[in-house]
Amino acid sequence: MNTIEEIANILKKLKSAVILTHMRPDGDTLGSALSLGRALSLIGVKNEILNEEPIPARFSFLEGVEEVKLGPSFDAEAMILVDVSAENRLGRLQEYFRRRVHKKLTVAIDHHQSNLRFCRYNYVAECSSNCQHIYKLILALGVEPDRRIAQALLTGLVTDSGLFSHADVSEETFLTAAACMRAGADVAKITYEAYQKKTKARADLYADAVYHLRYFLGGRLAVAVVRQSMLKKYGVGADATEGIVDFALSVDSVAVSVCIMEFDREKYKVSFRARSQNVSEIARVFGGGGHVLAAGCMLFGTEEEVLDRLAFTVSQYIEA
Ligand SMILES: [Mn+2]
Repeated sequence: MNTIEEIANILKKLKSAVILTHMRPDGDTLGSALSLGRALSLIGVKNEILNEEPIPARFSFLEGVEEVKLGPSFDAEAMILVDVSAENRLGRLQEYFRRRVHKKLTVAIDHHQSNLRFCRYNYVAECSSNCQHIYKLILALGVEPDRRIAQALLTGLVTDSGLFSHADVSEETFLTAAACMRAGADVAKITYEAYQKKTKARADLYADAVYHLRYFLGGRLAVAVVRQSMLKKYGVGADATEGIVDFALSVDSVAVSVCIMEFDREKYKVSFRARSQNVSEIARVFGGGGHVLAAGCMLFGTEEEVLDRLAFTVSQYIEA
C-alpha cells in the first residue's frame, strides 16, 4: 500500500484525471470526488467526475455536483477511484475502467476493509468516512480547503458516520469535521439536505417497510423487505430505501439488521448493519463485502429462499 504523501506526489504530477465514484452514489463518494476534484483544479490538474447514473436530488445543494458526468468528455491521464471497494461497485462505468486499466495510471483512496487493492496505487485504511482520507490528501497536495471543499468533505463525514453516531467515529473524525467548520462548512444545511430531508413518498415507503419488519433467531435478526411492487406503489427509486436498515438495528433485541431490496425479479440487493457483529464476513459468504458494521451483497431466488439463506447464515455467526 502507498502512503498519503506518495499518492499526493503522484497526483501533483498529473496533467489530467477522471475521478470515478461508486454506484448508488452517497454523500461520501460524492463528497470525496467533489472536494478532491476542486483541489486538483486549484493546482492545475484538469479533471472531471463520473458516476454511472444521474446524481440524486438530495445532493443538488453541493457546489459542482451539476458537473458530474455519466461518461468522459476527454481522454484523461489517470483514473482516481474514491470510496470504491471493488470494480463492480462502478456499475456501468466498470467497462470504461476495464478498457483503460492497463493503459492509465490508476489510484484508489478508500476506507473499506474489503477493498481489493485493484488499482496500481492504493491508499486503503478503515475509518468512519473516506472524506477523512481525502482531507489529509488535500492538505498533502498543498491546498488549503476553501468553503466549497469543506462543504463537500463534511457531507461525507456526516452521512457515512450516521450523524457522528457509528462505532467507528473517532477523534480524527471530529478533528476533520472541526477543520471543515473552520473553513466555512454549514453542518445544519448538510444534515438536513443530505441526511434527514425526505419526500412524503419516501417517508411512506419507510413506514411500510418498518411496519412489516420480520424477525428471526429469537429477535436477534431483523429483516426489512422492499419489493418492486412497494417502490412502484409509492413511486420511489431504489435509493429511497436508505435508512430503513438503520432503523431495524435500533430495536433492542436486534444484533444484525438487514434490508433486502428486490431490484429485479428474484434478485435482491442486501444491506447489513450491526453494532458489534462483523457483518462484512457474513456479506462475504454471499460474494459481497464492506465494513465491519455495514456491508452488502446480492442474493438471488424467491423472497422466502433469500430469507431462509440469510437466517441460516447469520445464525452461524451470531453468538448464541
Ligand atoms: Mn464511504
